[in-house]
Amino acid sequence: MAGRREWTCETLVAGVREGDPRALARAISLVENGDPLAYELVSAVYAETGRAYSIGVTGPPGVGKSTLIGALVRHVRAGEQTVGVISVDPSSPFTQGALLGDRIRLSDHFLDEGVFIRSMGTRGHQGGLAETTLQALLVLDAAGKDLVFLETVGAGQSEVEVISVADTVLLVLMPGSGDSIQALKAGIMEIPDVIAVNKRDHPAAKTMVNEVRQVLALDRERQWRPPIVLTEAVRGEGVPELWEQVEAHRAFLESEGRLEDRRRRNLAGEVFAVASARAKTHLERAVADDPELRRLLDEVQRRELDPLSAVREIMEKVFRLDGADAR
Ligand SMILES: Nc1nc2c(ncn2[C@@H]2O[C@H](COP(=O)(O)OP(=O)(O)OP(=O)(O)O)[C@@H](O)[C@H]2O)c(=O)[nH]1
Ligand SMILES: [Mg+2]
Repeated sequence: MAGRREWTCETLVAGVREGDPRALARAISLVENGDPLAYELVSAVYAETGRAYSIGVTGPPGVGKSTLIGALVRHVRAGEQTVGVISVDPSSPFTQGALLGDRIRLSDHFLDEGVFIRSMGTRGHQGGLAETTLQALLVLDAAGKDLVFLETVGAGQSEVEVISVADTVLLVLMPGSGDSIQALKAGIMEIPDVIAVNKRDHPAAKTMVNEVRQVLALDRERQWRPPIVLTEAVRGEGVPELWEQVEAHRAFLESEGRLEDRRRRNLAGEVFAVASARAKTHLERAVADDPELRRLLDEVQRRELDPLSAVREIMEKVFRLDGADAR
């Protein structure tokens, strides 16, 4: 764009290392667009990462996740810690840099140099949210942010992808968000590490806490029992207590090498998720581009070829797998 500084990999790496907000904004846009420069950048700084502590914040629409993050940021900024916030919107293909709503709600931190806030979509990304979120987290980590909040909405697959890189997962609920209780109960949603029941002035808040407790009681195996904290994000009530629980979880992880284990698992999961997504795209393209492979699908439809034989032929051709692996 006219008048904008052109970034090279070197200037971008240097800018990110200095925590320059313009370099960070550019870097996150490149990540969002799947730009090759983003890969170079992350690859250049990766060895320096692993210092930031990440908190995934998830929950149904409108429960107060952004407001709560704002309150938590205010709370931690009273100390010395620097903060990054990435708000991921799985429903938006591309956010053009910011969701208006989040921008307004979190805007009181915009003048604070220790806080960097960005919203992200997933514009035509092969690796999807898992990839963009991890890359964005690594950029903020390299920029020296002590804490990174990753916000995402929902209780589905896309939400799992976003928070699966987080060190601590905070689930935000509000009285009446019964669907989430069901999702927890059914095991669709992994048990989070900390639960906030927000909008605690609501008359049904206590009932909600009891319901969540009942679900958590079903899981006796866990060493870490997820604490439930009642909050009123708008007024900042319960926020210090909530942060205390996040820190308690962090301390739990940091003892006995649990954090390292969790990160190893998370990163392996991310690599696998991105590789799987790439493989899927490759497969789809290969089938679309190859009349012979498309003919296989037609044969399946005409019942001339059974589905698994078609799978075997496709795998042999596209991934050069044979024998047992192709089946
Ligand atoms: N009464 C009350 N309202 C709250 C509280 N926290 C947030 N709100 C309001 O709830 C609405 C939604 O808050 P957000 O922080 O945008 O919620 P969110 O979960 O980030 O929403 P999405 O990102 O759109 O899913 C806003 O109007 C907030 O002012 C609270 O503790 N009490
Ligand atoms: Mg929000």
